[in-house]
Amino acid sequence: MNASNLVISAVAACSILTPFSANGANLSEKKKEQKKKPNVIILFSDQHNKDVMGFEGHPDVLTPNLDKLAKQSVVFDRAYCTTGICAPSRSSLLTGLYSRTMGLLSNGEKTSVINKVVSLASVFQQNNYKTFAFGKRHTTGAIDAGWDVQQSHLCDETPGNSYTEWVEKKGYGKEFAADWAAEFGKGSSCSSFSGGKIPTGDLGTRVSLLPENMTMEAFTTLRTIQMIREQAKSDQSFFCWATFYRPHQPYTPLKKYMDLYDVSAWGEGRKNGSSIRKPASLYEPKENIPPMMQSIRDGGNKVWNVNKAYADEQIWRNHIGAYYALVTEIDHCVGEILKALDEAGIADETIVIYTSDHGDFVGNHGMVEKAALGQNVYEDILNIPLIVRYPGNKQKGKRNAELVSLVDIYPTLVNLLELKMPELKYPIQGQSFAETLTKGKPMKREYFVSESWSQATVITKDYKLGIMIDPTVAQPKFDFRSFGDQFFVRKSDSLEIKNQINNDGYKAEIEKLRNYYQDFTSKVPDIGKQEVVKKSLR
Ligand SMILES: [Ca+2]
Repeated sequence: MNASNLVISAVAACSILTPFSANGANLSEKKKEQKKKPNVIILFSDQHNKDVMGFEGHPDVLTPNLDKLAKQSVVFDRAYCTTGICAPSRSSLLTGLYSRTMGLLSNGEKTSVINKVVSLASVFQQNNYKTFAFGKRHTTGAIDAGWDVQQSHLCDETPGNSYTEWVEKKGYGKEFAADWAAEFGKGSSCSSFSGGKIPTGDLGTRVSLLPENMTMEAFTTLRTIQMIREQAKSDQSFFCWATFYRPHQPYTPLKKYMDLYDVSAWGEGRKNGSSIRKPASLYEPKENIPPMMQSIRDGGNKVWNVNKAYADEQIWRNHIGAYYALVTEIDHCVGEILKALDEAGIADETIVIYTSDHGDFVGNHGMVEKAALGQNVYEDILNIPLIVRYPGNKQKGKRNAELVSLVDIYPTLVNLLELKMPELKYPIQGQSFAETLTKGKPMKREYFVSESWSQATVITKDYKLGIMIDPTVAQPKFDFRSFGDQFFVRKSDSLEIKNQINNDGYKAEIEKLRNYYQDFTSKVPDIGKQEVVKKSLR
């Protein structure tokens, strides 16, 4: 397919609440209908801090394939997740809805809403695409519907047909269990090692003993490449969610990637021929950070044992080096998948998106992983990578500073591909960024809100207000209102270590962002959230 044949819709960016009329334009033209539509691959990592990519100027990490992809794509500098934790964030990607509407603000809620959504995969299916999901999904109900072919990392998602069972059949169950145990102290559920006790690793970190082709990342890559080779011969377009488990904990990289990073001491960074650089806010005063993070610093989380890492910084360095090594492994996998698209001759008829569900602290603020529900404010967690390669796009290689989100990807793809939409009980809340992607047009979005049970954060071009909210009877232990709100000024404080909430000079700005939050809550209904609250009262 010639790149110019890719269908570009001219639907203007709509406001948050405009019900999404998504039948695309001009579908009446039969010719267009008969043309094979572009394929879509979403390469999706878990917990990838946006700054930890070579092309972002990171002093250490090696990501040659993502760097190359970025040059061929539009890179969104200000992409955010709707909630800084797995299941809600992934669910927003697949539904185009905010977490409060689904009632999914942590990992486990079940509501009537999530059974009545129309998933992105279902929409593709209804538009005659073949749909594939390879890797961890962490979604539920109708959100998870619409996959023709699915193989998860986790055996509870695709029983009998998962990575967990595959790796054991291949004879590496014990090595995988050792990795898994770095966080959980035992092997993964439904593996032969789920009962036994295996030591955890300091900060959930240890070097993997698995062969390179037996990791969870290798599994997603292998399946995706097989699919590409088969589908290249097919007349049917495909939609594939290729999801990687990493760089999420357990932080257990392969030795070959770990060896790329000198963790023997703090230095000026690999790119300056030195050992890894110390995170700038590793020693941020504890009183700056919200209470749950303080408690994690004190060793309150027995898996992380962060206090131990402060007593012996080698533990920090091993952990941070392991995170970089996992990112480099994912980068390698991304490269393999892109190469397979090239070799199959379908790269110029396939839209490629690289993104992640949220970030990781990687030692910033003296923290590991994401401290979900303990905070939902820091850029490390909320600002996600978003790289979109759209063949023939004149905007390629450009950086885009519009506020966009995972919740926008659903309407954007529907828009770009002119997919026919079924009737929706819950109108799409995301905003299509198709026109900013293909023409560089502004989004006209003044603010974005990311929200968990404990904290709602209003993000604008220059400022950020993290409001501690009432976590209700559903999550009472995550009530941090007495700590107070956080206000950060982007330009002068990129590390987010100077809370300006009591600075009178910003009073008007703070008020403006509070009003944005009111605007958001008045427009985006919390039907699902209220259902969870009601259930908790019973
Ligand atoms: Ca996640």
